[in-house]
Amino acid sequence: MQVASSIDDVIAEAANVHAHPLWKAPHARVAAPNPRSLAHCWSYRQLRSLLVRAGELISAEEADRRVFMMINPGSEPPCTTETIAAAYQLILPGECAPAHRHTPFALRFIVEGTGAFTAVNGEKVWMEPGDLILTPSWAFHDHGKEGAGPMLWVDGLDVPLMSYLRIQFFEEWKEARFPSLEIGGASNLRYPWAEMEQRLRDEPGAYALVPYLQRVGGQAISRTMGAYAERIDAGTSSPARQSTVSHVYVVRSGRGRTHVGSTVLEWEPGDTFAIPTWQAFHHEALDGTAYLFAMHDRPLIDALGYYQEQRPAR
Ligand code: GTQ
Ligand code: FE2
Repeated sequence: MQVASSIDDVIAEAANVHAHPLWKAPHARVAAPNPRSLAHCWSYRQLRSLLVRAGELISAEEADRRVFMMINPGSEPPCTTETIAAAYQLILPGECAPAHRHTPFALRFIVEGTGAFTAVNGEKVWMEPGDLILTPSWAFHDHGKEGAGPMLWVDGLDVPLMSYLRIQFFEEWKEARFPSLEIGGASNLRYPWAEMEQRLRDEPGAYALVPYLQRVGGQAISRTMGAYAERIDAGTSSPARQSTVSHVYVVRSGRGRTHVGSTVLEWEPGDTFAIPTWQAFHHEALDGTAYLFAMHDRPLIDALGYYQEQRPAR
């Protein structure tokens, strides 16, 4: 005769056949997005000094890419936010970061130096501070540097999504450099700072936000990641925002603070900070006009139909 079993017996037997009760899975019933990542700021002064020291000890060729990933203290590699992997890269005169391609999309926001270039699918693109450079998915790319001094930039990739989906893969080109040519005129891969700063200055008011859109076609810069730049005049604040989008900011110029929920991030030029999904945030410019670059995952979230926002309580 069958003995009446307890619910715990049923759950234990379910585990034997790889089944689990939903009513014991609390994550399915939370009331708001609950990112693991935290609001966090990486100091340029600190990362620059580490990169310069690494530069004396390992070449770009040896390292493949001389990069420090910015790992969110609430998460784990490769996450800067749930969907974005941001990293600081250094290249020195005469070096070559060898050609490869990968499924992740990459963007680069140039912070310091001059004379570096990247070659993307045969197009040689010079990089100057403040420029945004795009590397589409599966495009071969290598980086190089001429002239004196170091060159530093922030990389942003959709690597966390790729690794979650297990479709992150990579291929080396057979030589260090992929054959490339300089193409005159405006490139769909390069968005110079001078152009963006002018557009921000032309906007009325103490605060402006201008998105980066592809020159050809006008779409977001990728299917997963978008970018924009912001101007915040000295002594003023940006409007507060809260949405299912996550952001990684790079400070182009100015000093200030960003309030993220109850956390306050203080920043200066070159600093990079992460704002996880659903955290209400606004920026404050302290001395001088602040110019900020932001990368975000809105194209991905929009494509999936998962965009939501709410008016933050302030
Ligand atoms: O420069 O090609 O930060 O492939 C991570 C992966 C940079 C790059 C990163 C990469 C690169
Ligand atoms: Fe790469």
